[in-house]
Amino acid sequence: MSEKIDTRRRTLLKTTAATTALATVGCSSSMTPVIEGIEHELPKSDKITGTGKWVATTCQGCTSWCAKQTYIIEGRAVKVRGNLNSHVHGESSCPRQHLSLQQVYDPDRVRSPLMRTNPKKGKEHDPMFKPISWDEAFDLLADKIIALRNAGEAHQYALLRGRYSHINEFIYKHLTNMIGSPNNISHSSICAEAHKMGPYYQDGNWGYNQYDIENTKFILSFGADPIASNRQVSYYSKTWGSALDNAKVVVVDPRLSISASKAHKCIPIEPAQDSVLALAIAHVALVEGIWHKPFVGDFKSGSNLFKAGQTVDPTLFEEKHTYGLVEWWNLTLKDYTPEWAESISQIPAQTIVQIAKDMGQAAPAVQVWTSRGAVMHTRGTYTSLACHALNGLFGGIDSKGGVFPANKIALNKKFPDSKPYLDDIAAKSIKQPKIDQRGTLAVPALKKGKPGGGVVTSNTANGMLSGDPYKIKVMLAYFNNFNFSSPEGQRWNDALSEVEFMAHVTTNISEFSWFADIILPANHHMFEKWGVLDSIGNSVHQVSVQQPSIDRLWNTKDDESEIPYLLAKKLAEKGFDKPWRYINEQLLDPETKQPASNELDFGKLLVRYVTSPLWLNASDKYGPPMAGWDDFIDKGVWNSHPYKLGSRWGNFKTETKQFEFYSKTLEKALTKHAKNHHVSVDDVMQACDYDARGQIAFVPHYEMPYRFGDAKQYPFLLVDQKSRLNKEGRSANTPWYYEFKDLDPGDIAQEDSAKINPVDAEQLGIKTGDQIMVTSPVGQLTCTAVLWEGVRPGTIAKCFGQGHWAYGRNASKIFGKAARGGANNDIIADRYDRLSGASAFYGHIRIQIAKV
Ligand SMILES: Nc1nc2c(c(=O)[nH]1)N[C@H]1C(S)=C(S)[C@@H](COP(=O)(O)OP(=O)(O)OC[C@H]3O[C@@H](n4cnc5c(=O)[nH]c(N)nc54)[C@H](O)[C@@H]3O)O[C@H]1N2
Ligand SMILES: Nc1nc2c(c(=O)[nH]1)N[C@H]1C(S)=C(S)[C@@H](COP(=O)(O)OP(=O)(O)OC[C@H]3O[C@@H](n4cnc5c(=O)[nH]c(N)nc54)[C@H](O)[C@@H]3O)O[C@H]1N2
Ligand code: SF4
Ligand SMILES: [Mo]
Repeated sequence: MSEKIDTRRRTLLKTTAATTALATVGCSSSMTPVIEGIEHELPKSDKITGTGKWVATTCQGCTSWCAKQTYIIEGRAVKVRGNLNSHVHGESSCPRQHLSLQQVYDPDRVRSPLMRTNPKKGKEHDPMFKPISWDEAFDLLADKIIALRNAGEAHQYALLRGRYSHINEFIYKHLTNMIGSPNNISHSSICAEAHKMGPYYQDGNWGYNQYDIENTKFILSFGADPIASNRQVSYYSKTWGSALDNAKVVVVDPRLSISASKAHKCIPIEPAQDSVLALAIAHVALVEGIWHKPFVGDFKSGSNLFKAGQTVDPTLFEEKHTYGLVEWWNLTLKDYTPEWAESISQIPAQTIVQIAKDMGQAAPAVQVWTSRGAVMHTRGTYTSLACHALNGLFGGIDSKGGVFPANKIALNKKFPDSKPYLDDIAAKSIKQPKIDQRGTLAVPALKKGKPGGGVVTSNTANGMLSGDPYKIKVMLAYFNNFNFSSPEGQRWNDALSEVEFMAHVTTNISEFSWFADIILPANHHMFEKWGVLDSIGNSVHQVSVQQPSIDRLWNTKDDESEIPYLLAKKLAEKGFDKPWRYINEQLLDPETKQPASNELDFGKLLVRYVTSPLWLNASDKYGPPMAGWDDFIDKGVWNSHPYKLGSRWGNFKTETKQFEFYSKTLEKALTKHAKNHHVSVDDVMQACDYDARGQIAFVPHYEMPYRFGDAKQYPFLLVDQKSRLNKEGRSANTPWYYEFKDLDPGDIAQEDSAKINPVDAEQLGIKTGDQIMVTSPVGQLTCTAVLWEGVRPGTIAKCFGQGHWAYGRNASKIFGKAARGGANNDIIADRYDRLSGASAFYGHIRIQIAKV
């Protein structure tokens, strides 16, 4: 697919809005020969001018965080490719990498700090921004922070963060705490927190897995579409073809995704019913005696006693690297027969039996993937547990051809302690509860076993609106657009309208910026900013750099270094010097032991600080060391040693040190949460809207999907998906996004499509190309109907990504006034998987459709 963009590239460059931007800054003359030169041999410098060079950086178009090289000529980026030094994905890439050029040279970028002149805040009120200087902007923000602190309201400051790099700790945590606020709110729980529940509560990994697809014999994917989305798209796109040759691939998705269309079998599951299939596969594996015995263990007698519906004496089974298999069987699994699963899901019992047998045969070279689609729903924690349990049951955990976590590496991600820099005001106010209500009875957010340990991003708007625990008065936010990216984004419009003073650090004026008092224009993360990221795949953990490579076009600054540095300096000038002292006393260059000499230096210093274990007197414990800083910056990527298979067996980071089918780790966390509130675990389950009672709460089990709305009035279910061209919310103003929209199966170029099964469409009298209104109990949107057999009857599939009413000339129909297409989050009701704190984006959204 990327070739399609490449071959048409020259014509595109001539015709797109981006070219206009390029021409205005005087760089288009040498474009054609350069591209000819670099398309073939990829020389170190440009053949014609002798001036070009490849500079290493990292793409954050999605969470793959691929190491990149960008070709720079006369201070401008003209081409992007995968970094050959990466052992994860090498030169491979995805079609989205090219969009980054249109992002950085987007003529609608914010070019200088801006200030609101219209005091009225609301979607309908034009903020009437006017340019101001950086100094004025920092003056305004610093005054507000100091006034808040002096009023004893420091906790009413909040720092909101969307995407980030590993140098974020100063702006995100330490600066926030030194100001005196406990409110550093990340976007993680609108991202994929529910996904982590299975891996953490079963094998102690609060993170994502890598999948050894080159050696696997069986892939079972619950909604993951790794060629289009998910993590390490570049690597999986490169190797998926050989996986299809060597392994059997089953994709479970209500929609015919790209991966589903290439799979040996696809199962168009009813939304939020994945656990039915996972649990029935596990049941069959036990009844048939095909679990992976070297990992799980066996009956002492050697004969299989698992019989549907019958309990088993746990003392008769000897487990090896797992815990609680028989307890799980006795509590729930014994009843999850394939026939039971068929009665709920209509997946033929025979199909389920066959999948289980195939997995048993392929074990342990088996891998089970879970995507946001399968788990980011109201009871998603238990789907995550049910799906990941199969990785344990078939022995795929840490096995060749199976799944394993990130290889251990050494990075100084944690900055020095800032507690000594908390003054009396800060020390007192950071003890206040957090604005997202985490840790309250109905919001356990059990990150890493700690009640209230996780963020509940979207609930921040509810906390702000209700004033429970209090109102937010001053806010600094960066790299985020929560009123577009969170369910029922309208809540954010209301919540942000009430904030007294908000500063948004952004490349473009987005829906979030619309409510800002000042806008601080950000550097583009890939070409202009210092940062550091990591990525896993191909058995390797890589660390890669982001560094400024082009001439800055406008008056912009780095979000995680220059801006907090200058804010700290301004605060010091006004008499509050703790953050400034922290910077100058604690954040020292690892070699010179000196602080940054100015704001431009600060970003580089932070990258050096975080990455020094890789290049400064580095050992080869985790991977071959770099020769030094220059070597690291030049290559742009450090690679770990390959993952050591079986390295966690017998030593998982769980309560029992085993892979827990019965999760003692979850039992402990839930019991602690219940104790904090002087109630029972059953009470917690009830408050959080799960059906489980007693010990069932600690094992994978079936929970009926929660649906919102009247089934008669709203007869369809929405299936939300990511576009292949979405770079989270950031590519929405690039012309290529719309021109190549038909890269998404079923979609039409230039349109925002809702895909309807022809069987349903016929009943509704809807044809391809009709404008339709999609309505849920919480909102509505307008888009274009497409008839497509690839969507399960009774469901409507629609990409997330369009429907911007701000962001730029291509993203919106009329900037600030009318959306282009429809925003999915306008119709997704604000609900949660409360155990993880994750927002629900799937399963509950009942909708109706009608021709406009
Ligand atoms: N192209 C692209 N790739 C991206 C990103 C991007 O913006 N664009 N963003 C990155 C980010 S931030 C993240 S967190 C990862 C997330 O990557 P994943 O965890 O893989 O999540 P999504 O792609 O959001 O998953 C949605 C998928 O679930 C399917 N689905 C919907 N409902 C159900 C259901 O009930 N059951 C099942 N089995 N499937 C269902 C949808 O059809 C769709 O294929 O992707 C990253 N990769
Ligand atoms: N319906 C639905 N909603 C979803 C998803 C989905 O699949 N479906 N996916 C979810 C997921 S997985 C995630 S991670 C979230 C992401 O949601 P957010 O964390 O809110 O991130 P984005 O929407 O990507 O918004 C980033 C904003 O930062 C600004 N920006 C763009 N480029 C840059 C840059 O280089 N630097 C800086 N400083 N700012 C920049 C722009 O204002 C942009 O709008 O969305 C979630 N929302
Ligand atoms: S968009 Fe994602 S997969 Fe594509 S190059 Fe960027 S980080 Fe890698
Ligand atoms: Mo995400």
